[in-house]
Amino acid sequence: RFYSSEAAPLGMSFSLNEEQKSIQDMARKFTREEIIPVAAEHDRTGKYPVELIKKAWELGMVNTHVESKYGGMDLGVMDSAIISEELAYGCTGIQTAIEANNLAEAPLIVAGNDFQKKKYLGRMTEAPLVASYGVTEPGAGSDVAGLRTQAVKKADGSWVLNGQKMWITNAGHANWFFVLARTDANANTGSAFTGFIVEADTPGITVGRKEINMGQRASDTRGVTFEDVVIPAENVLGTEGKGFQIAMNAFDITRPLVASGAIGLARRAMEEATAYSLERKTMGKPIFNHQAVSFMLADMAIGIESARMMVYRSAYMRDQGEKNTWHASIAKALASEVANKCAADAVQIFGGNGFNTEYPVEKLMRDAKIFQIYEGTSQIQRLIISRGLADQSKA
Ligand code: CS8
Ligand code: FAD
Repeated sequence: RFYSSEAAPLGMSFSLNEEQKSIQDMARKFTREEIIPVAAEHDRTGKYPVELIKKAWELGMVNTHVESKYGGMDLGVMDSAIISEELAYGCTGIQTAIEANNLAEAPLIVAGNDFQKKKYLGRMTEAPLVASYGVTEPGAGSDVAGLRTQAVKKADGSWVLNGQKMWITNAGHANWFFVLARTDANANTGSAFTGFIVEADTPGITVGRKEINMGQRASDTRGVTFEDVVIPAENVLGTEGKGFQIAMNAFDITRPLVASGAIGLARRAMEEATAYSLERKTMGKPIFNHQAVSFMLADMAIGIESARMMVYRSAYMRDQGEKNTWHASIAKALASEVANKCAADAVQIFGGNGFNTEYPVEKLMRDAKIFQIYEGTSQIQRLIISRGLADQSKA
């Protein structure tokens, strides 16, 4: 899609195709007209952006990976990355609420059967619903293999789920959950877990309070408790015992998208800081003309442009059916660090005003931090990247 053979006779192109340019224009317009005017209010109140999700859904910017035969847009990871960068430019809290649907759906996209896709992905394209991805627990985040939620198979083939999930995005509004549970106490990681689709209105599910987070406050994050929740056999995803691989494979789709969200935030920081620095004067000239300031801006551009290339590379690989885990981790680690550096430097360039809620950059700094934590911390990305180096060395 991105490096199309027509546009790239020599095998490489850095151009978006016409369809991608129009997707980008649409998402940029939506962000300018719909997200930016209300972002500060959602940040202040923590109000969940129901109306914005509905409008984005109407424009086809939610559930982007769903195949057309289930009513979806059939977009690639690359196309979705273009959308998420634009939405994130406006507000990463709102973008995360939208993006979390892609994450919840990713396990179905990689392992769902036709019945499951028709029922659960189809439902998402018929109405502006949201869904959640439930892997993390109070006692296990980075170490997914340490999770304790358990599902036990009954004689009739159905399952009984017990346990607790934590930090689940969209949980307070979810129509269904992807849940990873231990189904074999003795097996090794690759055979011990199974992925399930769980209807949110199943008896035995308790959704906790909305957590008050440092940033991305429009997004909804909660704990979820499962107490003797019965799951029909038809809601087992893929092969029993192979849920860990499904949960990880989903990240190969979504880590490039989280990274592109971080780039959207970084670009906003750079553009706000550039505009401010051209206006604000000290010592008789715009602060932009002090090289200490303009070089901070140049460093922002260096980070953004290089991180975006890694996002496109990792997204492109996935769209081509190539294994992209290693590249996705590089993109995610790099983009989240670029976002944090850009946001912090934007606050610096704004001076005292940067520390104040009347200006947009303090929100960017609060919103940026989570990019180094969710979808795998920066340390976990480095674990994956370094393991990849060892594998390459042994090969
Ligand atoms: O535990 C792994 C890990 O990635 N940890 C980080 C967890 C994480 O990222 N959590 C994010 C939760 S979701 C979230 O934050 C949402 S944010 C809000 C929404 C944002 C908008 C989108 C780990 C540390 C990398 C795994 O380590 P180990 O326990 O050592 O397991 P492994 O031995 O590496 O692997 C065990 C089996 O799994 C297979 N595997 C591993 N990676 C993959 C991928 N695809 C498919 N299969 C995979 N990428 C591996 O091959 C092993 O399988 P075998 O069959 O046994 O060989
Ligand atoms: P821990 O795993 O306890 O890590 C603590 C610290 O130790 C980190 O700095 C970590 O990098 C470091 N560390 C841990 N292990 C290692 C290691 N082996 N080597 C080096 N350093 C290590 N989860 C979901 O399943 N679904 C969601 O929708 C979701 N949304 C989220 C939204 C928000 C706002 C937040 C805050 C979290 C969300 N999460 C979600 C959970 C998120 O993925 C985890 O918080 C994250 O993976 C880290 O896990 P943890 O919080 O348990 O930290």
